[in-house]
Amino acid sequence: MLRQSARIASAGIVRQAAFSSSRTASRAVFTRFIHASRTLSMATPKPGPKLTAETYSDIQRSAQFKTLNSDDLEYFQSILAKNEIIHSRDPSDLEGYNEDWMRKYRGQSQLVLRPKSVEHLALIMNYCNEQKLAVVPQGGNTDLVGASVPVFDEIVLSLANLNKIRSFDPVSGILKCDAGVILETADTYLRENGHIFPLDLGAKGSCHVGGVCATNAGGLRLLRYGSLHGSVLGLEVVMPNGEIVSSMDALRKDNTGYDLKQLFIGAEGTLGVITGVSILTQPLPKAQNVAFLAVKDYQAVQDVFVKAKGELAEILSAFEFMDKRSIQLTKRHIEKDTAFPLEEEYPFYVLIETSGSSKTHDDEKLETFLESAMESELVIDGTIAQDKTELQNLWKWREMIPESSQCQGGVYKYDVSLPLKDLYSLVTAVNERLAAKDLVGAESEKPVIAAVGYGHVGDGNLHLNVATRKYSKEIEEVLEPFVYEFVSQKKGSISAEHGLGFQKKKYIGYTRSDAEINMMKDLKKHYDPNGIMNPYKFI
Ligand code: FAD
Ligand code: 2HG
Ligand code: ZN
Repeated sequence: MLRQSARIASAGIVRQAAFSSSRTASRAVFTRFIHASRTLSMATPKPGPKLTAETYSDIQRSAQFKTLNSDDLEYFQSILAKNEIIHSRDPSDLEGYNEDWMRKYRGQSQLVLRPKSVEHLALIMNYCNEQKLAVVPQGGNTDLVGASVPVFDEIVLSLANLNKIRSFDPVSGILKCDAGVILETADTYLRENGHIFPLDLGAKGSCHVGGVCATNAGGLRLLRYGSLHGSVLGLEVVMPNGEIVSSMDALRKDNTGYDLKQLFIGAEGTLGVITGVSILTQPLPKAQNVAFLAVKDYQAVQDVFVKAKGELAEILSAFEFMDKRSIQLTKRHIEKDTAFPLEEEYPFYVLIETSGSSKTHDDEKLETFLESAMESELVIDGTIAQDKTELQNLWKWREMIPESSQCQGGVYKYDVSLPLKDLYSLVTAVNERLAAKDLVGAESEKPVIAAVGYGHVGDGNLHLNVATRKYSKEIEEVLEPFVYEFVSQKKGSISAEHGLGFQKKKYIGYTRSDAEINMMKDLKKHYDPNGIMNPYKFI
């Protein structure tokens, strides 16, 4: 690797990364840091988010749902142990369940149920259905569209206590586990067994395997390993009436009838509760490289992508891009702990990861690719990680953007699919719009700090984050439905990976036709006739 670095350095363009070795957090530490920082901010008396019901006062609690009473509590106490029930009228006791990760939404639930068995969970669902008690299934509560927290007094059904690995077959690579297993725990287990989970994302230290299936999370390596619609082989689901429907013994190939599990992947807990997941995992790559490169404009991002697909081909495992403002925000947040790997700032950056089975082969391929990219001045600066720590640090400059844009007071997040040629045009349009309304700037009286763009170029997925000093209706009204209209005109999707949740429920028509929406409504009515599953969201 040093040899490679030396050669590239001689070209005067790619330098060895200059990292501060004292704070070299592993990914595990890094994801824990996300939550530690949240706990810290809660310890200092920072005001919590406003109640969702106050911010969005046009949404009314549905009268069809019963209000929890002492008989209901008695029933739950009759089937669950004390430590599986949290009941409190003091909002601070249930903060972690009522408030979302962005601190944008806050529900008013007074009851959290954390069953330790699928059978008990089925009894809970059957009871809630009969009593018309609304329920919000909750995994790691890292969702970014307000789907994982109640809006009013819905019961939170946490999967956290269903957290066992059920089995792993190293020959087929099939993992079977409870839905509440934390993604990082599943991945660590798999790594010990020569495999990896086919999905990776910045929230892996908290999000659940069931939660990522319920959101159909895309993550950082979809480009290589595909979507969960492909890798999930089977699910165990508790339906709203308490029936347990399982396809956990599913085979890789099975063409008998409808592929029912697909209904629950990405359904955001609106059709049933996922309690078990069977998933095809991937062999642990023996060699991994990460390059962090600077380019002059968005056209060059696309050109480097085409070149990388062609020349790195089967070893390319991630291709991410970030604009200058994303990195500037992230610098404010993490530069004191992690040195930025380049000396100067550039308009755009790309992070390229390769994963393969032969280090020599992969190094050679990447080296050839970078040399020609630099000779043609497609890439104007950059660095390659020399070891695992540097590799994790380079990833940090990408993975910490979501938190960096959130931690200044508030953030409006959009995760859209757009044709690649138009991907960045949304960021430009939004910045122009915010500037025209005089809402954006460095001065503290301006409500918006910056609108930044980054994301999964390989998947045609842009993340537009509008970092604000506080949440405000004025900003939201400037952004919505403007963003959705823009995306719809370009024939994109208003949600590439985070889903609809509470945020985008009323905007689904910008992407889906009436016929599609009606079919979804029919399905919802059929499987959840009382509408108790995660109401006020999705559809
Ligand atoms: P939760 O947030 O608890 O729930 C999400 C939704 O799924 C809710 O509607 C909930 O009701 C439902 N749900 C949860 N568990 C179940 C279950 N067992 N059965 C039925 N329904 C259930 N998303 C991406 O796609 N790609 C990324 O790269 C990505 N990166 C992220 C980085 C950060 C720092 C953060 C905070 C979030 C990121 N996300 C990303 C968003 C988020 O979708 C994922 O973190 C994850 O998919 C949510 O899993 P969770 O267990 O936290 O689910
Ligand atoms: C990512 O790709 C996640 O980092 C989060 O999907 C994006 O916070 C966001 O907008
Ligand atoms: Zn993403």
